[in-house]
Amino acid sequence: MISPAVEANCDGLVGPTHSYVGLSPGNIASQTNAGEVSNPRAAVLEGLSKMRRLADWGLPQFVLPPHERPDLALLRAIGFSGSDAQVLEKAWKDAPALASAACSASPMWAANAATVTPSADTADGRVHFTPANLLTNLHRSLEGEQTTRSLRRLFPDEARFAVHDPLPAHAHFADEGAANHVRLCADHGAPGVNLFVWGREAWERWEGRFPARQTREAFEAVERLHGAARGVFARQGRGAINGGAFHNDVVCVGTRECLLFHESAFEDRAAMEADVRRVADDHFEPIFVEISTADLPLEDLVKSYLFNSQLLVVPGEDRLVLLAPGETRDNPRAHAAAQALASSNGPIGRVEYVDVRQSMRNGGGPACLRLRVVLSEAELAATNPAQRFDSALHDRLNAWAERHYRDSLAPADLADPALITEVRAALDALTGILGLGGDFYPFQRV
Ligand code: SUG
Repeated sequence: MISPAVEANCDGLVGPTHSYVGLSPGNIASQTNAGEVSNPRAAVLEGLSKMRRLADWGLPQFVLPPHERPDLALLRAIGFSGSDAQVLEKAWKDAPALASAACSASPMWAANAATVTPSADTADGRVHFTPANLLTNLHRSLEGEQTTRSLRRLFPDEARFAVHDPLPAHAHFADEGAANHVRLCADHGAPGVNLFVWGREAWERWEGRFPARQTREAFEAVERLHGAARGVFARQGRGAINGGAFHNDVVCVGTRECLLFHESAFEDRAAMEADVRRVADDHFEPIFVEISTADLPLEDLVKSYLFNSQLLVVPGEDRLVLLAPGETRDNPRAHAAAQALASSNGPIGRVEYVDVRQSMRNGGGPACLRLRVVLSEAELAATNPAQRFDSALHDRLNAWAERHYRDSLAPADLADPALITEVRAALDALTGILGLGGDFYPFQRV
């Protein structure tokens, strides 16, 4: 018998240093908006409103805390010394590119936090997580250790959850987590097909215009570590990567039986479909929904982020809900494609829009901001309750953000040593709110 399970969303709370410094080659929004002034307070409030929307629909929602930034440990490790303020000051003076990497609020994009395999698909019946090493970009490679700690606080029961360490820190195992993984199934608690989408092979000479961030070997390692069943490996479309789809979740989203994707998403679409069908076997009948380049050119896709939507099973609704970014509504072609999905007789019943513009300007849509974790009732009960989002936590976090976040941050402001103390005050208060203990952040452990 299939045990009932739900898909929980764990959203990354936007950190106080959210900024536009152009750190990600191949991420067109990040490159285009480099140098602009951000609004960290608006960013965190947008993220909280999105969480509220899902919680109000009756979906389990959790909050993942931001990381401590500036990352002074990085700057000390590369030779900057003195007091914390001096380290930051010297780094900005001598190596601004490194200093800006140390300030990034990128852990907010929780789809890159880890790859997750639910207990219905693992050999030992536990939920397995491998935090992503995010090796391709310096600012993101700083995340793995704290993300591991964070997941161990949220999923503390080792009898039910296995939070592995990130894969070895070598380009061979470059791993970007769940942004390149889709799970399809008849029902969340039923056996699933795990579709692992990779951009390059470890030994391959990649000559693309933009980096291919995920290796096939990284996902093979994750599959082994998790004892994951029913894996399918598919190569990401080279054209998609070169057109600005730096993760597969920019061109593809799936849930339950439904895989929605763009024509450019897979190098060999027919092989991917045949493999998914074969592995799904008699567990379920996959439904493939493709949007063509003629209907949505890659350029409109990347601007609108139609596929970076959350595809949700909402209690009480018989068809799926697509929660798309406001930019999809603003783009005539993407909007038409979204409306066509909802008015067809297919698996998607309606499309809703959400404003996450601050994140979008760094290339992170609704789907980037969340890590999906399928949990049985017993597993859900074994999570840290203080991180479970509800209207009371929403109120507390809104007030916390109003108190601690700036409403304007130019890249040059990141050099302000006052930011170090501001961020620490905010994070110290947050550890109390989210029940993370007094030793969660590096500054709390010295
Ligand atoms: O890794 N942007 C992130 C966006 C991640 C989106 N996640 C998913 N698609 N799942 C990235 O490129 C930009 C930071 C800057 O430029 O300051 C950045 O890191």
